[in-house]
Amino acid sequence: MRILAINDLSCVGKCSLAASLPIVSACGIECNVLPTAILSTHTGGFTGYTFRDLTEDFPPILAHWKQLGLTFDCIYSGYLGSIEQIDLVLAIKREFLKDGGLFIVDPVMGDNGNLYAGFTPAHVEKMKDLCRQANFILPNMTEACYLTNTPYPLHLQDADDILQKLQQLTSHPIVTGIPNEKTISLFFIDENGQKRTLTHENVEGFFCGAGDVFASAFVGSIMRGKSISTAVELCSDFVASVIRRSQKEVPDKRYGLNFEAEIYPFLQKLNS
Ligand code: PXL
Repeated sequence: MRILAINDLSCVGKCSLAASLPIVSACGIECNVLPTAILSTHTGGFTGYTFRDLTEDFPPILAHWKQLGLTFDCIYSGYLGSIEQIDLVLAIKREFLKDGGLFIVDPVMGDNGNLYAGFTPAHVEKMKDLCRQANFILPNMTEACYLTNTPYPLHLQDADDILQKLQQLTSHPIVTGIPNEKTISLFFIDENGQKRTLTHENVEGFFCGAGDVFASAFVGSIMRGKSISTAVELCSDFVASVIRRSQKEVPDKRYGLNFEAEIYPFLQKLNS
C-alpha cells in the first residue's frame, strides 16, 4: 500500500509534507512525496522566508517513476502554488493512480476569509476542476466559501447549504473549522450519503498546519480501511488534542503543532 503526497516542504514549522510524512507513516502506510516547493519556513507569521518552486522538476521525476512502473493506491494533494501545478496534478492522477485508487484533495488556498498571497480567482476556478476529480475534498471554511461563491464566514446552520453546494464538485466534501461561540465544528457527508456535523470544544489559538495534520491522519485512517465517519471522528479528536497540548506547550506558535506527542494515543484508537 503506497500513497503519494503532493505538497510543499516547509523546512521549519511542521506543516504540509513535514506533517504528512510522519503521520501517514505512523499509520503504517508508505508515504511517497512530490514536493511542489521548498521553503525555509512556512509563510504563516514568518518574514524573509525562501521559496523555491519545483514545477520544473516534475517532468523528470515523473518520467523516472513511469520508467519504474510506479502507481499509487492513493494520491493526496495539498499546497499547489500555480495553475500549472494543478494541471500537472490532474495529469499525475490520470497516469499514476491505480484503478479504484483514492484521490484526496485538500484545496489549500486561504484562511481567515482571505486567499493566501499569490492566489487568484483563476486559481480558485482551476482548483474546482481538481476537486471535481476527487473522492474526498477537505476545504477549511475559507476554501469552502471560495469554492462555492458563498459569503464568509459560515455558521452551524449553513451545514446543509454548503455541503449541497460542494457536492456539485464531489460526493464527499469535509469542511473543517467552523467556529461557534465555544465550539468548533466540521461538516461532512458520511458513507451513507448523509449530511453530518461533528462538534468539539473550541481551543483558542491559530496554528499553521492544523489542516495538514487532519488531512494526513484522514488519509492514513481511510487507507487503513476505516469508514468515513470513524475516520472523521478519530482525526478530529486527534487534531483537538494536538491543539490543546500545543496551546500549553508551544511558546511561539509559528514553530507549529506538537503533533508528535499525540501520535501514539491516536494510533491506539486507529488500531483498536
Ligand atoms: O498548512 C498550510 C500551508 C502550507 N504550506 C505553506 C504555508 C501554509 C500556511 O500558511 O505557508 C507554505
